[in-house]
Amino acid sequence: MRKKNMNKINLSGSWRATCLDIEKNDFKINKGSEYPINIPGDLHSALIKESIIPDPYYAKNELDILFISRGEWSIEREFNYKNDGRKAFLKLEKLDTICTLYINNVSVESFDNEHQIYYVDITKHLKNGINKILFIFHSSEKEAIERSKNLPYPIPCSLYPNGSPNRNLVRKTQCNAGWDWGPCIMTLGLYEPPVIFLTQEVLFKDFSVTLRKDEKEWFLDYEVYLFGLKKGKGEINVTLLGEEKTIKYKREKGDFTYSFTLSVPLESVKLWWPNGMGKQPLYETKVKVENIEKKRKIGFRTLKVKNEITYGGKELTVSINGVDVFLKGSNWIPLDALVSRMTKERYSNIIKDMTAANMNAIRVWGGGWYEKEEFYDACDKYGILIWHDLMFACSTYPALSWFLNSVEKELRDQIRRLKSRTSIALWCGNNEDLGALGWYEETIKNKERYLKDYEKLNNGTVERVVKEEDKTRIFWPSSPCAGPGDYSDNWHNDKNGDMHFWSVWHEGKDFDFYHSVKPRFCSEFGYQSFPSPYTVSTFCPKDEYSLLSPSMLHHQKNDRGNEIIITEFERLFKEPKKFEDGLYLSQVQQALAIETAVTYWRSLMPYCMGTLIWQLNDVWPVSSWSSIEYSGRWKPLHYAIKHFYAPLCPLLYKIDDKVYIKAINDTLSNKKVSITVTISDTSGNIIARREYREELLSKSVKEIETFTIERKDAFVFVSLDKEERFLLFGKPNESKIKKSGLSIKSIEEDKDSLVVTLSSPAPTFFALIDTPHLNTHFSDNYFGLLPGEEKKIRVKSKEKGLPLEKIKEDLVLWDSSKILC
Ligand code: BMA
Repeated sequence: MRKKNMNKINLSGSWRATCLDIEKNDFKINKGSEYPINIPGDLHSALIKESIIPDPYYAKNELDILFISRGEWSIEREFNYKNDGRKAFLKLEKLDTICTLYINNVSVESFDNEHQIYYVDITKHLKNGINKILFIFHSSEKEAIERSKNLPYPIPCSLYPNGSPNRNLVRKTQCNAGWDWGPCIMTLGLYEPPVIFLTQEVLFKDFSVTLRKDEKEWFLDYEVYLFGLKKGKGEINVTLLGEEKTIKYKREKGDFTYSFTLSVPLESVKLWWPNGMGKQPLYETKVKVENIEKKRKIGFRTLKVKNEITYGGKELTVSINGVDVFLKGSNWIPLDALVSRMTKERYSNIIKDMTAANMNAIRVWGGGWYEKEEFYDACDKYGILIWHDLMFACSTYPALSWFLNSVEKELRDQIRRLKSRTSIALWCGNNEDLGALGWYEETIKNKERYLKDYEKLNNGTVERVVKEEDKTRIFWPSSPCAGPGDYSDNWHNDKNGDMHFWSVWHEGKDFDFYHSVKPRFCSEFGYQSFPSPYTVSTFCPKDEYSLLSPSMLHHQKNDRGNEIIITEFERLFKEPKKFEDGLYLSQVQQALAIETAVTYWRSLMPYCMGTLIWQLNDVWPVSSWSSIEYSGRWKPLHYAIKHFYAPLCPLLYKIDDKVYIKAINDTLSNKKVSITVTISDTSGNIIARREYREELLSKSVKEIETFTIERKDAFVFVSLDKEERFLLFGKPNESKIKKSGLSIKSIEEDKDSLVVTLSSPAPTFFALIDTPHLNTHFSDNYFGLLPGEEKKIRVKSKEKGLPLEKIKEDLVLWDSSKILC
């Protein structure tokens, strides 16, 4: 029941979904079938909850439920309302996607862009007492197909296994249509609380605040986005650093923005820094208009993205508070294929997992969506800088006015929503759309036409709107590209801007091929692995435990994925006999590939100023390039990242027959470190050991030593304070690796975790500790061990209430000698 003088009615909660039209199916879903659905939420999750359809992530279930989104559905509820003379505006955000709103059976408005934020005046449709709100959702897939028939010429896009066609014609999360790591689940639903705002004079939609600075003060530029019901005068209350101010403003009729600036002395706030460079203090500011109050948290920092000519090419350097930051990060895809499964806790955990692995940056990739507030909250809180693509990827897009207009409103809505975010470093036009002009028959034949359309959308609309809406950030035209104003093909250009380097994965080149380029900034490079045994157990029936079983194949969406992984087994190691060995080995290969790339590219700092690994996360359990599995489990790669992104660490790489040992310090102060270089043969006979005391200057890379490889059955092991890395001189399968004898020396219980001590009589390479049937986290993993040395690893459960005894029983050890000996 609504209390008197309430300013809003939140319609979250229990709604009803009704099937209006559906293909014949095995799940007894018929025209008229009705199910409860929680809003905010998606239809698929509601049907899973009611046990109407099976979980699409298990086995090949995805294929059985494709029909759901080809149907027509309504979602409705009743609510109480009493007219007190105020106007009623319904706010709809993350409305997915093609639908019409009905109030009390009268059609009010239709929508077709998931990324827009709508305020609908529903006053005249409401009555005293019980009202009905209903949305009819049409199939996005069918709408896209219909639209494709009415185009003046084809607008091609990339399609993935059992993908939904023409995804590029509907403004909906592009990867819902399937991707080379994602299922095709064309979700529908409402993903933010639908709220009715009641107001007399003005509708307070939102506000933003951005920063400027001089020698004495920070200036906070506020923009308050309002819709005036009538002209007049009004008041805005602002609170900043605990102080409240009242600002008088002139109210206009219709949409208008009221801007004002507040200032605070520099010394009254502390600076916000990216992870690893300092703290992330956030200060709350509140704006209140006509009893509606909104809050934002801001961090005080200066931001500059530099694209100057340095070292003979155009750099891409992010500078925070005047300090150049090497971006150590990864690429982000949506948290889940089903929106109802995205929880605040999961967002926060995964961003914390980034900081635990010494990362400071993430790229919100253009095939996903403008994220939920929880994502940006976590990035601001933990110091993760965001490279923000706008939501266009791997496709051509229409340059027709209906499409451009829709995009224009989407961008204004999203940039106003997001531009106050401390962590957002830049806006980028799209993912690989310029490159995509070379991918399709139509675009190759008629490049000029499609290039013109590309420019109309990307420059004429996207760039223009971004620049109008946000004066504090640069617009990076596309990823990859050379920089603002440069539209040359930058695909494999390591001299300028950002590059995507896929030759090792997609073209099957050797890992050493990562040394063939010197990127200024590499915003995508990746290597796939199978999921861990634990994650496999969550989707694969037991009788399908083999790498090429139907369920395993179904959970591999990159058509050549398995072939590439398995070829690499032979090339570097040996084909594993057991299923689980294949899973582990694929994860080891992945870590090795990415470590090879990053180690070298970090050693090029400041020529290279960023590496963003493809990809951080998964939307479902799948074979993919991710470093963290859908289950939240860290792959060996994520443990490796923690070491090779460490602020102070050794960098080991070999080019031809030369081994290079360098040390990096990307902290803000000079550091004195101890370095030990041990060269040994793979039987464990020490060939040489050298000790160094070095001073590493802040933000620099220092050469420690370089030597020529004389035999392939040897390796170097380097420790720099607590960081340890090893490098085999030959490929693992030509290094004469011996049985390691790695074993557990002791296990002790310590509060909520186990402390496991490991050692081995022979050198151990690529060692893993795991619990294949449980979800556990290890303080360290994916390591090498010298004979006689000890490694202590803390093991913790990710599942609540899992007894330590059970974890102990489940522990397994693995290293490359299992495969090679
Ligand atoms: C990149 C991305 C994605 C894709 C990945 C792996 O180029 O932009 O489109 O998932 O490659 O193929």
